[in-house]
Amino acid sequence: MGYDLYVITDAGIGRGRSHAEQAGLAVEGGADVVQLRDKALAPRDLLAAARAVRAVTRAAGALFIVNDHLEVALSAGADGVHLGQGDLPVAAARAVVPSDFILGVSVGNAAEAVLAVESGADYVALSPTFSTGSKADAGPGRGLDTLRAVRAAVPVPLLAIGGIGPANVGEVVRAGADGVAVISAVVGQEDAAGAARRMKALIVAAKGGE
Ligand code: TZP
Ligand code: MG
Repeated sequence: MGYDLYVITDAGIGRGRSHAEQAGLAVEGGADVVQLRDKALAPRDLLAAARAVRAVTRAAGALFIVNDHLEVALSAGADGVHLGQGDLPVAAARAVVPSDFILGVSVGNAAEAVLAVESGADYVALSPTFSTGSKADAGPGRGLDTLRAVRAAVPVPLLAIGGIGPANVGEVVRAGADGVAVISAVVGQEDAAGAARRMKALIVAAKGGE
């Protein structure tokens, strides 16, 4: 299971579609991973959304990751959880999850990536790779040189997240990312399935047409 195209759902950017509808369009377009991300929902409502996204992703054979909430991820039967630098420490999560449960971690530089992997991260995401309007507190883009440094520092799958779309996905992959995580480039588009399909094709092409 690869991480080529990792699509994040968003209630605000997702054109009025539910998380499950966004997930459905993403996997229709070939997304390999769907992350449910909603900072506003109460845990029980997030769990209901997670169960719906789990059904859609399972039917498509896509991975399902829940942002922030380990308890929701476990309860919904998700494949993993995505943790930021201020969330549950990776080692604490690793200590209580099944061995095949995926822990993804946002990192801002190579040192954070090394620490995340030593603590049990299965993949890391350089956040934000470019500046983005989709996350208010994302801060400035870290850039491709930092992406290359993280690539050199850790052996686990590396995602780039933030400000990525059709125009720059190729250079991101050529700089060493195994995949890209996007919100607006897919779920923000009217034809979200078509947008996912085009992004996936660009990623595969940048990898040399695997
Ligand atoms: N984490 C770091 S940047 C970001 C998140 C959730 C937002 C990515 O959104 P977009 O629209 O793909 O820039
Ligand atoms: Mg978080």
